[in-house]
Parts: sequence; C-alpha cells; structure tokens
Amino acid sequence: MNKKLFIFDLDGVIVDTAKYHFLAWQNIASELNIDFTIEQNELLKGVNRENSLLKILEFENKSIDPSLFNSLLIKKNNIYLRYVEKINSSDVIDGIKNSIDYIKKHKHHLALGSASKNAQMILRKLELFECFDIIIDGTITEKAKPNPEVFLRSMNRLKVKSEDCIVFEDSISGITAANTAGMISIGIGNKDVLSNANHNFSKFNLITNQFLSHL
Ligand code: B16
Ligand code: MG
Repeated sequence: MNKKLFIFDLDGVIVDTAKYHFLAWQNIASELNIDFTIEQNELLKGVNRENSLLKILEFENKSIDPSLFNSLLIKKNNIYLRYVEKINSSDVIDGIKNSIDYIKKHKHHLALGSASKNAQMILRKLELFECFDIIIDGTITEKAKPNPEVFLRSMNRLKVKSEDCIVFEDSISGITAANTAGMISIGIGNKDVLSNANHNFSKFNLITNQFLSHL
C-alpha cells in the first residue's frame, strides 16, 4: 500500500477556534458599522487575515484607509489571542487523537495545512506540535486558500502523489484548494455548505479507522 499523506486544517478541524475568529471579526465589523452574519462568516473560514478584512469590507462595499486597515488587523488578532489564551489539550476536537494514532500506527505522513499565523502557538497549547511531520501555515505560504499552495507544499516536500493526499477541512476555500490540488477532500461540518467535498462528516469523531483504511 502507498504511503499516504494526511493533511489537517487547524481552525475548525483540530480545535474549535473558528468561533473565536468569528467573534473577533464581529467586533471589528461593528466598529466599522458593518452587520456581519454567521452566514457571511462561512465565506471567511480558511481565508487569511488580510483577505478576511477585505471580504468584510466588500460585503458592504466599503473601503478604508490603509493605516486603519493594518491597525484593524492587529486589533482583530489581539482580540482573538485573548480568546485562545486558555486553550489546552482538552480542547482538541473528539476523534482527532484517534485518527492521528491510526496515521502514526500505519506509518503514513501527517501534515498541518492552515492559513493561520497563530497555528504553531495553538498546536503547542494543544500539545500536538510534535505529532506533525510537517507544518505549513500562514507564516510560510504566499498564496492564501483557495489557492492550493498550503497543501502542495507538504505534498512536494514529502514526495507524495496528489491522489495519495487526504485533506480534512471545515471551509469552502480549503475544500476548493484540496480539489484544485487533485487531493481527496473531506469536509467536516455542514454538508450543504461543504457540498464540493469528496466526503462529508458532520463531526470529526464520525470518521472511523475503517473509513481511513479505505482511502
Ligand atoms: P490568523 P485554518 C484560518 O485557519 C481560519 O479558518 C480563518 O478564519 C483565519 O482568518 C485564518 O486562519 C488566519 O488566521 O489570523 O490566526 O493568522 O482554518 O486555515 O486553520
Ligand atoms: Mg479551518
């Protein structure tokens, strides 16, 4: 059997920090007098910090001064950092550790593919940093999801074929990135929202070892 590469997204797959990104953006949006909804937030999942603020402004056809733009990015991140300050290993989403154990036991590759610049800090808090063979995050990538760069980098580094790569994602942009890369995409969350995924699970702990073995 070919050695597979399993690529995990971070926010919304490994840990439920997607809700903290939403709350922090809501704070920034209200400062701009923009009504930012949970439905609009789906379009921000997996999207990097800069593009997220651009999208929020686009929702209401607003533009702002570049110096305000940058200060709002810093403010959003500070709010987000306060939310994640206390997360720890008990916040790892159910089913993640079981899948990591399966991947390790069968000697497959394990990578992180996240848009976040906070990914490494969060992984350390979750005590998962050491598990990954390779970590590709927002500090490394030049092109944001839905561009497939974040997934292709680990594939190329580990010399795996795209059809042997499996991506777990909670975002529309991340599923699009995986599909564009020719990888197997697994959507975690609302099936109607992630309808472009190859496989869908409402929660990560519904993924069984048997399912993993058939990929
Ligand atoms: P940061 P992921 C993404 O992480 C989040 O889904 C997205 O909401 C966030 O804007 C982006 O990271 C950037 O995060 O502000 O921490 O650099 O889902 O790709 O793991
Ligand atoms: Mg995500």
